[in-house]
Amino acid sequence: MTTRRDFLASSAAAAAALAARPVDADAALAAVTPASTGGAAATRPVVISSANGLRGVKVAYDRIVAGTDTLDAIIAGVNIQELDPDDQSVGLGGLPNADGVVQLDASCMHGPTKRAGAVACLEDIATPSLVAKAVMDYTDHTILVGEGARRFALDMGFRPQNLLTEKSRQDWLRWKARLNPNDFWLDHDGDVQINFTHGTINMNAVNAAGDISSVTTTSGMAYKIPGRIGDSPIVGAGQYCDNLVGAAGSTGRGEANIKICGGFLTVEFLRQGLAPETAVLKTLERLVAMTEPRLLNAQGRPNFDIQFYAVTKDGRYAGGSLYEGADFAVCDARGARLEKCVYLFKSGR
Ligand code: SD4
Repeated sequence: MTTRRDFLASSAAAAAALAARPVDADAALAAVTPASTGGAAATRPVVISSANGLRGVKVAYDRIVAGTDTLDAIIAGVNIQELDPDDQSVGLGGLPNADGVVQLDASCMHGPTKRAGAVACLEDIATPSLVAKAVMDYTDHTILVGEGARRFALDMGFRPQNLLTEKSRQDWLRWKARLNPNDFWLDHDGDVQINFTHGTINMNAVNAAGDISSVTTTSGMAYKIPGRIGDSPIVGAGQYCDNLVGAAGSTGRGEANIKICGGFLTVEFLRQGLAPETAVLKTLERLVAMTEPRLLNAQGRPNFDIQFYAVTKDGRYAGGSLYEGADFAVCDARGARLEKCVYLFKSGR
């Protein structure tokens, strides 16, 4: 249950955190919105994820209740998005890089065994989360990239397939055609709304025993420069897990998260005893402070959005976003649902 004391403590801590630098009324207001009490109730088991994991958190939760390991359960949860050709931010059907090649990133951590695995720039395999876990389970390494990661996956028995769906290929062609008005590609007339960076799935879970795991998987930023990797495969940025404390992960602009090691930082804030709402807000605040001027608008706010999700060992949780309006997915004994992220800025992106 959310107690009034919890709420006041987390709000006061959030407000104090925000007061450490000049912030506007929106931010101060956001720190004390009722939404900031959203994850204060401690119930275990609990699974949280980015909003696109609404189906996945239920799958993961049901498995955890049935006794499946937390990491296996959340990987089963994110596999749903990875294998869904209509989710253009993850796995099969993910939007490709500038050359039209789908390159996937993923990482995971298993709290009880203190292990981590990751793959980056992985081609032809729809479930990079499982390949990341295989790196963790079967090698002494932590991250494999590119052709090495692909060959490892094939050796492990993963089936190669063409990940570029017809829809994603068409979107890429339209993007390519619009790049340069003076080239030989005919431009299309705004006939498609391209989601450049929307997506990725991060999922974190704690079971009844207090064991914790985290995973993040993505096709990364659409039309990225070939070879670019984001935060998702970086342990400590795209996700992080400490079985004594909790787990955290992120979706959104990876370039911004990498610089603050946001998954790790959020877990460190949890370790200091901060409520998850406060932890994600403080991480977002650090991210704003580390944003280069070219990405700040006239109001001094980032011209992009990003989210962090956190769960504690005792089952409290929160999602946080730079701007108002983002949801995150939760599943506990009360079922799967979307809840509102706390946020730093009400508007003004
Ligand atoms: C990345 N963080 O590659 C991912 C992209 C993302 O919503 O989350 N988009 O930077």
